[in-house]
Amino acid sequence: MITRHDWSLEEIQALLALPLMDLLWQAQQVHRAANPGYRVQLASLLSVKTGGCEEDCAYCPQSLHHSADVAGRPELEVEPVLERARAAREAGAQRFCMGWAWREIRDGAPFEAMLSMVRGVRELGLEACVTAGMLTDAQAARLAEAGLTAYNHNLDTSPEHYERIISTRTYQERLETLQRVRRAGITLCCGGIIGLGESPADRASLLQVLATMEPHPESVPINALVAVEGTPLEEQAPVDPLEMVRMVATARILMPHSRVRLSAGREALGREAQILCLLAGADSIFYGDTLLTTSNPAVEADRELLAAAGVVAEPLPESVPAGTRG
Ligand code: SAM
Ligand code: DTB
Ligand code: SF4
Repeated sequence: MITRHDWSLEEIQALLALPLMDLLWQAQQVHRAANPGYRVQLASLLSVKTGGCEEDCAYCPQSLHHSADVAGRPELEVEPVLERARAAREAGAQRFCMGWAWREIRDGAPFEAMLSMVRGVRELGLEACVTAGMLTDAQAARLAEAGLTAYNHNLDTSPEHYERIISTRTYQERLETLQRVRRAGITLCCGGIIGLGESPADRASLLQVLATMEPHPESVPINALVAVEGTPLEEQAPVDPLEMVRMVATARILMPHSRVRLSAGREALGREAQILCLLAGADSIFYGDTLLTTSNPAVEADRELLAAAGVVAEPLPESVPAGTRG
């Protein structure tokens, strides 16, 4: 299977618009070749610093600019975070993702705490992912040194639709952050959201930016908007579950070896649509009953989902001594 980085907008639009059966068939062939065991990575998510963010992302309940802002939650300290990481491992997670509602990382005690969290999560044998806004080269280097597996920074939508969603930071700034992460040798987790009022061409355009990166982001989260009351997008119509299936399938065809994460919005999808996403090429889900501030399916429901689909979770990396496995 050749991995291409020269996808044209027309090609991507044509894939997104294929008859569903043809799209699924193509995606499945790519997926089965790249991931014959249909292994799914379980990633648990924890919000370390919640709310009060200076950015104005229209979808986000953590922005200072919206009445939805979830204020008053204390920032978590290192030990309770590692406690949650241990519990996530016991429950079967392979990756632990931590979020900070920041415009950018600042140096000082909270950054030192972040580094300790990364080291602690890695010592547990889990992959560690951080999402905390923009960063400098020096901060990226220190995160790499602490053993950070991946940094999440989403493009969210197409360059064309972007200014209708966020005014406080530019698309170009996002791309620069991604380059800094790459330069530091940390893998990239970068994807977007559907259901922000974008057109089919916008979805293709977002996928084109991702699929023409060289290398592709190792991890591509596909979120469906969770329309939260008190955000400017609270009235946005729900995403048709089959649109998520199309987005996942197209991402899989474009980026055969990336992890395509079926991310926010799973609760609204239903069991069968989630299984179609797994069939179409999703090979990761967020695991645990909360995302950052909104809810996610219960662990038990997800175990049943994977069993019903006949897919298995990834094992923990081999480097973890057997006696310490959850
Ligand atoms: N502040 C950091 C940043 O924006 O890079 C990290 C946290 S931010 C909440 C992480 C990502 O979550 C966003 O880029 C966005 O793609 C996704 N997200 C946030 N709110 C969402 C919502 N209501 N529905 C779907 N995805 C959402
Ligand atoms: C991503 O793309 N989705 C996750 C993770 N990366 C950080 C976050 C989803 C957040 C959904 C809204 C909330 O719970 O606040
Ligand atoms: Fe802040 Fe991230 Fe939410 Fe944007 S998505 S308001 S940067 S926490």
